Amino acid sequence: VFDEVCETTGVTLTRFMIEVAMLNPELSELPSLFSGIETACKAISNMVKRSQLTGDIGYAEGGGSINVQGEEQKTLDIMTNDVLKRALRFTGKLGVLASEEEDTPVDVEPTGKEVMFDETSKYVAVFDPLDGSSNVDAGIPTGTIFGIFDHDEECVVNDKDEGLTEAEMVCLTNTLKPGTDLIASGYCLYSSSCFFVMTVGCGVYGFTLDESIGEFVLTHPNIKIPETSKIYSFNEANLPQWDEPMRETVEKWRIGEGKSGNSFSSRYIGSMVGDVHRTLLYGGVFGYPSDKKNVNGKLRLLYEGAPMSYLMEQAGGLSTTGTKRVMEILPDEVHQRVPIVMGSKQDVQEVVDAYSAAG
Ligand code: AHM
Ligand code: MG
Repeated sequence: VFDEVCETTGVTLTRFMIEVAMLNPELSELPSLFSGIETACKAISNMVKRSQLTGDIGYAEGGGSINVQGEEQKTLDIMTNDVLKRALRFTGKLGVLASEEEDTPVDVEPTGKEVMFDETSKYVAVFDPLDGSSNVDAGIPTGTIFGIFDHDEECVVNDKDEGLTEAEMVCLTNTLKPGTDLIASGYCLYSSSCFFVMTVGCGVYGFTLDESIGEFVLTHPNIKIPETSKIYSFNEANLPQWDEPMRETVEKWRIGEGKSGNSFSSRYIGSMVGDVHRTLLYGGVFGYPSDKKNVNGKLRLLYEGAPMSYLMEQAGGLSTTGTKRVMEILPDEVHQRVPIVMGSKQDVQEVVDAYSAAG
């Protein structure tokens, strides 16, 4: 579908999304939403880059700011969450937003709690505004992850710290959808370059921020992940705690006794967006598997696992918990975690086979 657009060099993300909408009329509202996300990512890129100079470092003011998952929030976690909310507020297309930094899904309209959404509120967005934020102060890459679902019901949402009413529960369930219902997902990586990588279900497209013109320019059309690889990317300190099939497969890869016969190298940044970006481009297996302490791993299904799995599958790779396709898992709650192993098809399949052989 995008071939004609992609043959043209110098295509900006804005132009790309306009072409996408022209070719797919059912996605005609999407460019407006992408434009909000794109602008927020440019702002976040600057905030991350300048944070040592502006003093927006360390934990939120006075310390003690804890998100609903019991994690202490960095100053930048709060600031980047606000930037995204503000950038999406006036696109007029978004009904509900769920974020790693919000307790429950929130209404993005400024008037607050009593807003009923009409048919112009077409979408639900899920975000991790600044994944890997604890890395920023050490100069290590970070990223924004997003997923977009259709918003198919009118609803009232919770933006206060009160118990949920029945109507709010309806709204909450709007965000509790499996990855297979995503209509778009992507990430922005803040690193040597600022990369914006996305899918609308027809391949994966990567853009690089050209700061001289302030635009994301198409640099990686139709990304395909190599089918097999020599790289694995896990927090190996947890290996003794992993399920046996996972542990045994990685131990074989270390000594070149896996299916491919390759002796693997280890590469782990500890920032999912950076690790997944490298995995997409160079091939490899990235994961945060289940371990004895964290039976569901560490990564969140809704705004980390599902959007990244959608990209991985669209690039020709696989994403599994070991026993289930991540994309098919229906979340019970917004901040639910999920074990993840994703990447090059043949190597991830080897993990799946090891789990099924173990029963
Ligand atoms: P965060 O969402 O609190 O920033 O944590 C998610 C990050 C991922 O980017 C990364 O893959 C993982 O945590 C690393 O965890 P660990 O430090 O346990 O290896
Ligand atoms: Mg995160």
